[in-house]
This record gives sequence, C-alpha cells and structure tokens, in this order.
Amino acid sequence: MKISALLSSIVLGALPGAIAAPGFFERESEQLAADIIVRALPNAPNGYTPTNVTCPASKPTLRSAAKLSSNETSWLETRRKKTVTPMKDFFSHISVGGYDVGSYIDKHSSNMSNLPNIAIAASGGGYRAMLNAAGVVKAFDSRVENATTKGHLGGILQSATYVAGLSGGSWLVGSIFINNFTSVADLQTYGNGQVWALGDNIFEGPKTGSIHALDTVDYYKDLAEAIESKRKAGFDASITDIWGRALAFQMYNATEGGIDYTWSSIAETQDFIDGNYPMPLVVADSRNPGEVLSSSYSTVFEFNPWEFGSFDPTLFGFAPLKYLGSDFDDGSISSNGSCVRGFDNAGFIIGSSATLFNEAITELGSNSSSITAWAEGVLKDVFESVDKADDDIASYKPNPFYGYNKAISPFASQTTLDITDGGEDGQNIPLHPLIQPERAVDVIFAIDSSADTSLSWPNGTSLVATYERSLNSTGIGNGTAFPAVPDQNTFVNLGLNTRPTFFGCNSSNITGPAPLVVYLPNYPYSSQSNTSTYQMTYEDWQRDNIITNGYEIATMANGTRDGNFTACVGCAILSRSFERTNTDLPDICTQCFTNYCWNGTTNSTTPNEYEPTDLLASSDASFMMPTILSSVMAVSVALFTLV
Ligand SMILES: *[C@@H]1O[C@H](CO)[C@@H](O)[C@H](O)[C@H]1NC(C)=O
Ligand SMILES: *[C@@H]1O[C@H](CO)[C@@H](O)[C@H](O)[C@H]1NC(C)=O
Ligand SMILES: *[C@@H]1O[C@H](CO)[C@@H](O)[C@H](O)[C@H]1NC(C)=O
Ligand SMILES: *[C@@H]1O[C@H](CO)[C@@H](O)[C@H](O)[C@H]1NC(C)=O
Ligand SMILES: *[C@@H]1O[C@H](CO)[C@@H](O)[C@H](O)[C@H]1NC(C)=O
Ligand SMILES: *[C@@H]1O[C@H](CO)[C@@H](O)[C@H](O)[C@H]1NC(C)=O
Ligand SMILES: *[C@@H]1O[C@H](CO)[C@@H](O)[C@H](O)[C@H]1NC(C)=O
Ligand SMILES: *[C@@H]1O[C@H](CO)[C@@H](O)[C@H](O)[C@H]1NC(C)=O
Ligand SMILES: *[C@@H]1O[C@H](CO)[C@@H](O)[C@H](O)[C@H]1NC(C)=O
Ligand SMILES: *[C@@H]1O[C@H](CO)[C@@H](O)[C@H](O)[C@H]1NC(C)=O
Ligand SMILES: *[C@@H]1O[C@H](CO)[C@@H](O)[C@H](O)[C@H]1NC(C)=O
Ligand SMILES: CC(=O)N[C@H]1CO[C@H](CO)[C@@H](O)[C@@H]1O
Repeated sequence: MKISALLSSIVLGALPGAIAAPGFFERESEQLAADIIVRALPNAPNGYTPTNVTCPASKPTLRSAAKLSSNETSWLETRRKKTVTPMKDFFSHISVGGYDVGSYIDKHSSNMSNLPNIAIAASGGGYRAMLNAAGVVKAFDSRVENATTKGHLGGILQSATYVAGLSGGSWLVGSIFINNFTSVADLQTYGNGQVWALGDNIFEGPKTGSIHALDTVDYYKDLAEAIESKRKAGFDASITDIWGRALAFQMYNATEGGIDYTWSSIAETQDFIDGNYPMPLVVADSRNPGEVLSSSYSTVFEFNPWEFGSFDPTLFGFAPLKYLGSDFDDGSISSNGSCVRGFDNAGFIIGSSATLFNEAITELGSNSSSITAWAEGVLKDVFESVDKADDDIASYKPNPFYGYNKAISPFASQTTLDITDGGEDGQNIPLHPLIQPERAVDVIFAIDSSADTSLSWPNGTSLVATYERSLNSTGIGNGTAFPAVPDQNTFVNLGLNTRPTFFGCNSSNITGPAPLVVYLPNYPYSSQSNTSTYQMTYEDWQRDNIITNGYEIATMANGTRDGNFTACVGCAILSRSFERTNTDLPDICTQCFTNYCWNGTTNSTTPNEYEPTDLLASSDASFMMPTILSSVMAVSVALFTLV
C-alpha cells in the first residue's frame, strides 16, 4: 500500500508539536535520575557507517531455517534453567487454587522442556503501542514496586524466554534491551531529555542540556552526517536511516543516541550470555516497490540477537546480523570479498520494523510550512538524495540473501532487499517468531495496541490475519499452527476485545502444536489509551497515564475487576506443561477457562460503532478509590454474566 495518500492528512493534523514554538514542551523539573544504566555494547567499528573489517577465521555464512541456530539452542539451555527460580517466585505470590506449583516446578526442573515456555509479544501502533505494552511489561516485572503484591503479576517477565516487538512495540523492546534490560519504571524516571522524553518532538530533537547536548540544528546535522557517511561508504540510505537515527535519540541513553550501538551486540552482553533475561525479537516484513502486502503471502523477517532472516518458505534462511552489509552471494562471502560490520545499527533495526513512520518524516521534509529547517536546513540534501520512490521501505543493500535458496526464494535475484513495517501485512502482533514449532512456546501474552476501529481500538484483526495464514500450513504457514479465532464482528459483539481472552485452551482443537494465546487488547481502564498512531509527542503525564492503563489491562485493574484473574493467568501459563506431564490442572482452572477462553461461539452481525468508556470511570483512580472499587465490582458482575 502506498501510504502517502492515506497519511498525509492525518500526519499534518497529528503533529501540532512539530510546529509548536520552541520551549513549548520545556519541563519544569530539572531533577536528574540517579540510576546509572549500562547498555548493550558500542561495538560498531565506525559509528553509523558500515565498515570493511578483517573477516573472522571462518567467514560468516547463511544457514537454513530448518532448525534454530546453535547460538539460540545453547543460549536456551542456559536461559530456561534461569527461569526456574523466577517461576517459583511468581507462583509463590500467585495462588492457583492453593495448588503447590513450587513443588511441581521442582519435580520437573531436571527436564526443562516439561516446564512452561513463556513469551510476550508487543504489537505495533506508534508511541501508543510502545506505552501500552510498556504498562503490561511493567506489570509483569518483579523489580517494579508493588508488582508482586496481591492482584499483581510481577515475575512473568523474569520467567519469560522471549519478548517480541513490532514497529512501536519494537521501540519498547529496543528501549529495554539496548539499555541493559532496564525496567519500564526506570525508563519513566529518566526524563530530562535522556530517554523517553517524549514531550520533545522527535522532529526537533532532544533538549539542549540533556545528555545528548544538541540543539535542533546540531541534531539535524548529526542525523544528516550519519546518513551521508553511510552513503559515502557505498551503501543505500533510505528515509528509514534518518528515522532510525532519530528514534535512537529517544530510546537509547547514550551519547548521540547510541550511534555506535549495534543490535548484534546484545548477544555479546554478559548478562544476556548468562541467560539473565529473555531474548528480544524484532519483526519486519519485506515488500517490493508498489506491492500491497497481505498475511496470505508476505515474507516475515525477524531480528534476533544473532541473526536476521525468515522461517517462511519464500526464503527459509538466516544471515549473521553482525555481518549484514557484507557481500553475500549464495550464502557466503567470496574469497576476495570483505566482511562488513556496523550495518545493524540499533536505531536502524527498530526503524526498519517501523517504516510506517517514514511518511511523517517525508511530510516534514517536503512541507516547508511545517518545519523550514527540515526543508531548508542541513537535511535538505539528504532528502533529495535518499530514495523516496517508496517511502515506507528500509533499503538492505547488499541483500544478504542474494543468490541464496534460488529454487524457492524470490529474493535470490534481488541485489537490494526492501524491508518494511512489520504490521504492513496485517499481522500487527509479532506472533510469527513465537509460533515456530522449533521454539516450542507454550503461552504468548499478546499485547494488542492496534488501531483497528475508527476510534483506534483493537478488534482482533491482527489475530485473524495470523490465524488465516496458519491455515495455509503447507504453503506460506510452513508448518506453523495457531489457535482458532473468530471474525472481528464477533470480537466486538462478544466483548473479546474488552478484557483478556484466551485462545487455544483446548490444544486438541488445533492442528499441530501451538501455544495458548493470552490476548491482552488495549482497553480504557483509567485513561483513554486510544491516542492516534501518529501522535508524535507525549507529555510525561500522558505517557505515564497510558503506562498505568497498560498495567491495569495486564492485571485487570490489579485484580479489582476479577479477584481470580491472577490465578487464571497462572492456569494459562501452566496449561501446556501440565498436559505434557499428564497432570490435572487445579479445579479453579476449569472456572477460569470457562470465563476467559473463547469457546467457539460466534456472532458475526455488524456491531454498532465500538466506543468503550473508561472502566474505572475517572482518570484519577486514587482520588476516588472507594467509589471506583464498587463500580468495578458492578461492572465485573455485569461483564461476567455476559461472558
Ligand atoms: C544515562 O547514561 C548516562 C551516561 O552513561 C548516565 O550518566 C545517566 O545516569 C543515565 N541516565 C539514567 C537516568 O540512568
Ligand atoms: C546490567 O544490569 C545488571 C543488573 O542490574 C547489572 O548487574 C550489570 O552490571 C549491568 N551490566 C553491565 C554491563 O553493566
Ligand atoms: C554463534 O555461533 C557461532 C557458531 O557456533 C559462533 O561462531 C559465534 O561466535 C556465535 N555468536 C555469538 C555472538 O556467540
Ligand atoms: C506500593 O504500595 C504501598 C502500600 O499500598 C503504597 O503506599 C505505595 O504508594 C505503592 N507504590 C507504588 C509505586 O504504587
Ligand atoms: C570494502 O571492500 C570492498 C571490496 O571487498 C570494496 O569494493 C569497497 O570499496 C570497500 N569499502 C571501503 C569503504 O573501503
Ligand atoms: C475491525 O477492524 C478492521 C480493520 O481496521 C475494520 O476493517 C473492521 O471494520 C473492524 N470491524 C469492527 C467490527 O470493528
Ligand atoms: C498458500 O501459500 C502459498 C505460498 O507458499 C501461496 O502460493 C498460496 O497462494 C497460498 N494459498 C492461499 C489459499 O492463500
Ligand atoms: C494498579 O497498580 C498500579 C501500580 O501499582 C497503580 O499505578 C494503579 O493506580 C493501580 N490501579 C488500580 C485501579 O488499582
Ligand atoms: C474465584 O474462584 C473460586 C473457585 O472457582 C470461586 O469460588 C470464587 O467465587 C471466585 N472468586 C471471585 C471473586 O470470582
Ligand atoms: C476448534 O477449531 C475449529 C476449526 O478448526 C474452529 O472452527 C472452532 O471454533 C474451534 N473451537 C474453539 C473452541 O476454539
Ligand atoms: C460460550 O460463550 C458464550 C458467550 O461468549 C455463551 O453464551 C455460551 O453459553 C458459551 N457456551 C458454552 C457451551 O459454554
Ligand atoms: C514444515 C514445513 O513445511 N517446512 C518447509 C518450510 O519451507 C522449506 C522451504 O521451502 C521446506 O524445505 C520445509 O520443508
């Protein structure tokens, strides 16, 4: 889809911050956060510029997607063991009807493949999606104050194996993993132009005096120089390069937006090697110029800490991420070819997953009444030189998959690989890497912040896309299976998008191994978290309100909407594991599954416009707690009679 037409009106309307007077978003407080965070590694050889380096003794090669990489397999052994203690801690504060989960875990911990394998997926949807998912991840994080008290779910993050992000969701993943697995609570307190200072318009750059210490002109100059330098070294620069650099200034707490941080450096960080935290995954699609994507034939790519590639039958291969930019031909670098490093800039990766926003950048670049600096300033040359034929594309040239898998891959004949927003094929939740049978994930917490309805709420569209794709199991689905989900009208009519809904509870109803999906749709608890995908600035209060709302989505308002919800999450986590070990689920799980699992019922009549109002009825929950609690009870009674 050519998005210019679709977006141009929205973008200009949605960017008032971009044209606000300087200082409009100035912060009152100059308080500095005390924590020192140490990040992934600044190991690029030459800043943003991909650079020829001496090849390692055995030259990097591509590999088939038939199995996981040896890197991942051996990392999993370490990581899965490290999840035992967090899982026991989790079930020490989450009671599942009094069942002794701790003993169950102990009993099976000698064979990790019997224990739950947990994943979290954060959808696209711009800053809204980043912040809503941040709230969920915060609720899952045992390091966060009060997250392990009654009604809360802290510890799921520490128990997880994978955390996947797409587009806006990838900004969250980048913010956490490039900043040494920092917590969302810490990201919120940084402020002051360090990270997540979202009141600073990304088109103007960080505040002078922040650690980035650049004024707007210097900021543009910095972006432009990086892109120029990449081009001079012989590489394509696309709008994504500018966009990715700009994002990095907001997400990565390091000088110049972590210009020399690579995504592959995550794999070389000691805490990651030691399996102390989950594996990050970022999802993007490929798209040929002018092509309209659909989940029924798109090729879905993932960036994991070691590799970039796809499990799809249209490519079925992976390239070493650290050596992207090298001249691979049919899977290897020729004897006189050189090895290149530094292509996988950490900003470029999250920019590649979120190319939808290139349009916003392009608008500003070409519309001098918006921001003259973009049109007339130092970025002018860059805008004129980068390829704008298709704005929403990240140019991967040389294409690492050139000449590879010629018999099946349309990419084998292309010298450039065009990468685009992971949500462009409709699969806006990054489930793809998590439903690969080789990864054997048991439960996915699928955070959906999509803007499906006209008021920017989700209605199940993304799950439908992934489900339909999986039905073509011998084709594009390539052996993946996914739980059945109903049509979008049913989602709205049955309220499946107003509360957590479980899909795939009955594994025997799925053709092939598939995880149980805990669907966590964006829904208003304490604030209207349906801001526009193209809202590009958030004051700290609004950022924090959406994060709190996300926290309430994950916990059903800290258990006040259903006192049994945390137990039900426990059931969802344990379900596949108990099946493997032939263990009966505790009784309470029967009730839970009746309440939360979609049972196959559909109602496909066209619903009225979906327009939910804040469940907690006031944006200031702490102010009116007693009233709210009773209204929550009333609402939950009403809801559960409907379920
Ligand atoms: C961000 O990084 C800088 C430099 O490494 C460090 O001094 C600062 O404390 C960090 N900011 C926060 C809020 O942790
Ligand atoms: C990353 O954070 C962990 C846990 O807070 C800390 O122990 C470790 O020293 C940090 N990593 C680096 C490289 O400093
Ligand atoms: C990944 O595995 C390969 C082959 O075993 C090894 O050469 C490489 O160093 C590993 N990469 C990392 C980052 O550990
Ligand atoms: C944690 O809970 C205590 C006791 O209810 C409360 O006083 C405190 O404000 C809470 N902290 C946060 C960050 O919510
Ligand atoms: C890197 O090496 C390739 C050939 O292996 C060469 O064509 C290219 O000019 C080199 N780039 C730089 C910047 O030296
Ligand atoms: C759900 O979202 C899709 C995609 O935006 C839209 O086409 C459809 O009309 C929506 N349906 C309902 C019932 O909200
Ligand atoms: C199934 O996938 C193949 C590609 O692998 C594609 O050619 C075919 O059109 C798909 N079938 C349907 C019904 O979408
Ligand atoms: C839920 O807990 C979070 C974090 O402690 C808090 O910010 C939020 O206000 C609470 N919400 C409700 C409805 O209790
Ligand atoms: C929680 O589940 C138990 C067992 O099914 C049930 O007896 C109890 O009423 C439920 N509590 C709430 C608050 O729904
Ligand atoms: C079971 O699977 C079929 C399709 O294979 C689907 O139509 C049905 O709704 C599913 N039932 C449940 C409860 O998921
Ligand atoms: C399935 O769920 C619907 C509401 O979503 C409910 O009306 C129906 O009674 C349930 N069916 C069974 C067999 O539980
Ligand atoms: C399970 C399955 O169908 N795997 C196929 C995925 O695609 C590759 C490449 O076409 C095939 O070789 C696999 O057999």
